[in-house]
Amino acid sequence: MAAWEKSLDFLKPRLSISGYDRLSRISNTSVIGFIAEYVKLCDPARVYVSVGTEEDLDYMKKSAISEGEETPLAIVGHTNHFDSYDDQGRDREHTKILISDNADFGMGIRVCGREPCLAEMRELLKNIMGKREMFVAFYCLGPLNSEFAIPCVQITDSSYVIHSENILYRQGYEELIRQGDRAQPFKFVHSEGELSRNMTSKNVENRKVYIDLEGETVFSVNTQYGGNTIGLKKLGMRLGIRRASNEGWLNEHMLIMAVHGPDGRWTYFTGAFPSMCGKTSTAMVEGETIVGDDIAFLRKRSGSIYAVNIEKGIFGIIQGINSKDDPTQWEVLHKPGDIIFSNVLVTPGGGLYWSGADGPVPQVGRNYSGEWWPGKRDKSGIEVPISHPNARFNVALDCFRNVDPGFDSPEGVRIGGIMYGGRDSDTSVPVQESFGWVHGIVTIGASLESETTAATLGAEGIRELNPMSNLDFLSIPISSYVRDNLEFGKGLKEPPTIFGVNYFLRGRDGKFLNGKNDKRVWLKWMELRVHGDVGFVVTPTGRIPLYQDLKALFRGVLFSEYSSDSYSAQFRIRVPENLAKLERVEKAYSALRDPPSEIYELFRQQRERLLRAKSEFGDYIDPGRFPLVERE
Ligand code: SPV
Ligand code: MN
Repeated sequence: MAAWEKSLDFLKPRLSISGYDRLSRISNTSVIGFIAEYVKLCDPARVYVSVGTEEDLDYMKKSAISEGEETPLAIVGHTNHFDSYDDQGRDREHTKILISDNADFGMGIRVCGREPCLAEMRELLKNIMGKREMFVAFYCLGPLNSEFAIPCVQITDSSYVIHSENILYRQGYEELIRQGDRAQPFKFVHSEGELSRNMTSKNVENRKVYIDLEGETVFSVNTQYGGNTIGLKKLGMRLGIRRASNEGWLNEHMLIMAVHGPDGRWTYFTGAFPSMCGKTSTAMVEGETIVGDDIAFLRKRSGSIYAVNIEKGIFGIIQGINSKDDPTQWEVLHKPGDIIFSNVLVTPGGGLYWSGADGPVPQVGRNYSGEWWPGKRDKSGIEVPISHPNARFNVALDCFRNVDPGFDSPEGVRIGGIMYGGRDSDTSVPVQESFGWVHGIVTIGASLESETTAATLGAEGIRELNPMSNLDFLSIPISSYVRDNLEFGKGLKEPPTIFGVNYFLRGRDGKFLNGKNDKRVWLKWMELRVHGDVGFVVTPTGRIPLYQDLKALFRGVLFSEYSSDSYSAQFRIRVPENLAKLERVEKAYSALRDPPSEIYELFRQQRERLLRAKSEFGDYIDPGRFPLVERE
């Protein structure tokens, strides 16, 4: 008996008739072997095979409710899920790349020996699904039937995780069959492990996420938080970055959006921001259209860069969303539909509240800490907020009125600009354009620094280097990754213009120098710059806007007056901070094996420009001091 038949034979008694039929249509031997292997190891009571029909989707959502991983809320279709109190973010410490050699990827990327870690994982997974049901589902990263498409197989015992994936990802059973034997799917095995009474993972101290590059499989155990469990999100990204590097394309932590310019012109941008630094709110700004808010595949074609959103939904941060600043998201979160909320406050009538929402603050309810009341403290004496700062909502993109028409295009959208932005209180100006691809990749993307946030477990507010906002997801040495980015810009007819943005600049009084909506102006300015429609000021770190252009844009976009004092405060060049940043970043790259030589050269030039300006104008330089270029 061939291996394929043997595996199917083993699976047969655990499957329904339709489940068996569905699997027998898959000729790809490795997929059936994979499913059989983990059914055998995890030993579930039943196996549900989904191909993504309406009936399947309904069954999985109903399971999440009947098993208690989700509870229905007052608005039809909405459900609530809690992750355990200690399972509220991505677990960097226990997320490891399995390697067979002594590779050092740099900058603290965690690796472990493949054989011992696989053995440890097998031990953890052994019989773990006990009396529970296993879900097997097929998805596709990127639009179907396109050069971007990567089929995926997800195994999980969590009805919440599978329900989440049904919202977030394109169904991929047909794509897998279409690709047949040449398909090289990414594979994911997840178990939430034993559950406590409130249906959250009990053994989070044994939480592990192991990424097996060789087998293109990711394992995740004893956790429910989406960033640790949803295979196609950040787990698949580790596999994708590796594959992209081997094949000459890029897998980025990027939004994709169209910025609508004058005379009906639409210019597509991608934007990389570390978690909780404004990525979703940028992609969602009023007046523009969204292709994606988190992960992009980028490929070169006919001298241009094209990008697709690998997802079809949003797993967005809910804190701070209110009707005034985020009208589009607010509207979707209040109308009936398939939405999972996680780690917010649920009031006795099935209503919701989160930090920063409209309306009066409820005085009772349940949140990720159990019963909640104002002033509640946890075991360590720390006050429990009304909702966790990393509380999220999970909703399909097609619920939004601002979805871009190119969202599902198999060709992707052609990219005109790329932005990088971090949480930086004292160094970079709110928006600047690089002098070119290499300058942009080296001094903006690869030099992106950001203060840590609640999206990862551990201390918040610590400044760290986060190349292209991808540090948490890299599965190749950082030097190779930066080199891949430099290489990617070569041979393009019209390389996208690279910009740096910073929404988090503060004044001497510690207050933010910009309003939440100012990003709408920066986007319009960047769009004009991609086409050379406005001039710029040449500073040592990049090209910045002219005051009169911003003044006109503030008036036209936000109906507000932009003062020259604001311009001077926001756009002055902070030489000491910029020099200190160069030193920090250069030191981090020097510690790597074989960093790209462009890093040193570009840093040398940038330092020289800063020192020259300093000797002429001092430490803090008003933008009016630098030369203007009205139009190229
Ligand atoms: C992020 O933290 O970057 C997210 C959410 O997009 S997570 O699924 O945790 O990665
Ligand atoms: Mn993200």
